[in-house]
Amino acid sequence: MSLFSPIHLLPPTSVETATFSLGCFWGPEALFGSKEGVLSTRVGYAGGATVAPTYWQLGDHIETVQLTFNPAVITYSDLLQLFFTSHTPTRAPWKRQYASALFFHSEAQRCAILTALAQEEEKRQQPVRTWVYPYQHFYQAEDRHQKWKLRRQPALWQELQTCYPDFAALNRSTAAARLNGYAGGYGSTEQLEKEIHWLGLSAAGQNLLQQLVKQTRPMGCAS
Ligand code: MHO
Repeated sequence: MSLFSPIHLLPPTSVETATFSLGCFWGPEALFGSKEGVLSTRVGYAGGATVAPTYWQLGDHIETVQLTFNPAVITYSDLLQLFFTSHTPTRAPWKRQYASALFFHSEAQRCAILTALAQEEEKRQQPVRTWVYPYQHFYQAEDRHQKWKLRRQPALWQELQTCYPDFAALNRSTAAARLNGYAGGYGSTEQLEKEIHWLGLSAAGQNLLQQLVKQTRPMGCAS
């Protein structure tokens, strides 16, 4: 018998990034953040040439949400399905800021996008206006736009800030992504039961969130 027993190597945990634009970024950050398999979300500006855009000086950029996800739990194609069912990609945006766009990070993502686009056009029997770009740069938006929906729930927001005194750490946490999803009216009571113990909330916070999820429905953008 060999002195050395074989090592059991687990496949490396892979983390993928997706970058999507589908109108005002507040709602989509909550929508995607609510999904199991999504690890983090942030909002920002992409798709333009303007350097260092801001919300009021956006230049030619588009409001964009960027997420990291575990492809073993949710695939890029699943996310594309969500993307297409969550806005109207056949409609012309009233402003470039709110355009429908997909930014691919790899050749595999580009292929998945082309397949999904063809299926959408077939299903809708009209041209889809989603722009497709190679991913280049994402300018993170001002802090006040990150986790917008969760900020509207001050008690929950405050508890999360206690867990994560550093804003950058808070913003890239899965707990923040998920809480923002629930605060935006996404996620079900069943999902919440599974997750509630690792969201970093006190008993009172957990109670509040349970009440909120029982009442809320997606609120759209302007709230
Ligand atoms: N609710 C705003 C859009 C904000 S979004 C971050 C509005 O309806 O003008 O662009």
